[in-house]
Amino acid sequence: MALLPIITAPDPRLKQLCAPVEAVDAEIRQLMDDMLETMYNAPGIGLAAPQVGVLKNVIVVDLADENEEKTPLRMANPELLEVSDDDASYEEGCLSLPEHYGDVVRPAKIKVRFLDHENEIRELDAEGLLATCIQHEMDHLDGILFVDHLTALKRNMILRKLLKAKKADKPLASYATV
Ligand code: K1U
Ligand code: ZN
Repeated sequence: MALLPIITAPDPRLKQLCAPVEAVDAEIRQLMDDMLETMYNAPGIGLAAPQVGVLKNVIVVDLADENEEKTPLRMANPELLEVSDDDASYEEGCLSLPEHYGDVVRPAKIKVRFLDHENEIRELDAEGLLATCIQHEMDHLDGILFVDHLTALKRNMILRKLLKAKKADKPLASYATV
């Protein structure tokens, strides 16, 4: 397995549409495992392939605490089958926007279909932080960041600060970034 550098905003690679994978083969399985290792190391609770420079529809999620047994979810081509009418608001963070947070409102419950690490089609019902995290990671696959759900004022303030830090070559994260 390998630790992959995480791309930080602003970066055009975080604004691209990702492509579906044809099948979860050995290469995609390796990508999923490297993404999980990178996510655990950061640490984070989710990661999407474009955050490590791979423009493919692949995400990983694990909400387990560090002293709990790991519960990794590896998903390729995730698609929302159902979203609830009721919403939930969470304060979101993002490994590509280190040190910035914002309240985002999303559907509280979802049903998602995806290909797992064995190329099997799975469906999962999620609510709470798991539903929020899956939607946050799926947004990345469409080039959408959590700041795109905030007001233009808040979004621009965060992106300006990140650009300034990048120009000053000032690392904001303890993990490897580009
Ligand atoms: O960059 C990412 O997409 C990962 C992001 C996922 C996320 C967090 C909160 C709400 C929605 C989606 C993170 O993991 S940020 C770090 C974080 O939330 C965390 C870090 C350590 C322990 C617990 C949480
Ligand atoms: Zn993110």
